[in-house]
Amino acid sequence: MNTIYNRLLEQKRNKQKAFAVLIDPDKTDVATLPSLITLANTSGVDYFFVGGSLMIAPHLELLVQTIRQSCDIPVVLFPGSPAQITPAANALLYLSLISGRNPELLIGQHVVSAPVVKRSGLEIIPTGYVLIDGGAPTTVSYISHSSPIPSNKNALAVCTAMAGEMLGLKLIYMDAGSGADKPVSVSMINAVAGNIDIPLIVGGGINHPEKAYEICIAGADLIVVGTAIEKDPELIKTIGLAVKKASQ
Ligand code: 1GP
Repeated sequence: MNTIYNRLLEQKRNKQKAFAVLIDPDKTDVATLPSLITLANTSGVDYFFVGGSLMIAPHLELLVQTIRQSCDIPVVLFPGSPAQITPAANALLYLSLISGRNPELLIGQHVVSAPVVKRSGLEIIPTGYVLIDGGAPTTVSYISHSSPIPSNKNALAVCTAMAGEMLGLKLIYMDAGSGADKPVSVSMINAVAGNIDIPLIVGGGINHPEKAYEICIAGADLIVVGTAIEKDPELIKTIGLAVKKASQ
């Protein structure tokens, strides 16, 4: 079947690294989307992720619709809460915060929002969300009442990801948090990637093509970049090239 998840599996099988641009609705004016989409289209961006820890702006649906109408790059929701769901997207990362011990974000909110999620008709991708300390307190850590895994505790990250895979989750997303001072370390990515078979997403603090390249080579199957591109959209081009280079 032609699903986003199958595409991710195929990219992984072919050792092709994937690149997602994260759009935070609160930081993105719909009027600026056309130039971003043009850049993304010409730089090999594979996915748009849309979401944020908080959402104040009311234009999630319009933003997703605008992207869908302007290009063929799939839109994957990366929701900070069940309020950030729109059927206008292609797929939803159905996140369970497996690095935390907050039952609400492991299963509680899923129970409450299950009927809405099911009715949405979106492709649902069960995802183990693993927060890693990125050197600065993050909104997601505050909102989720959970502490991240310390950045030097590779074994903790490995066992968390392994448990997520054995519980049946389809993706592992290791995130140092939006605007992290330092991204997830190459050694941690390497250790986790070597112990799971499902695709590994890495995000948080990736702000340079060299970092993007290293992270892909270390074992990330898909990298997510948000903050750095908000600051300098032209980075899409060089990060796109770095991801391509890592796929050769
Ligand atoms: C955050 O992984 C994403 O959840 C992206 O992080 O904004 O630091 O690129 P950045």
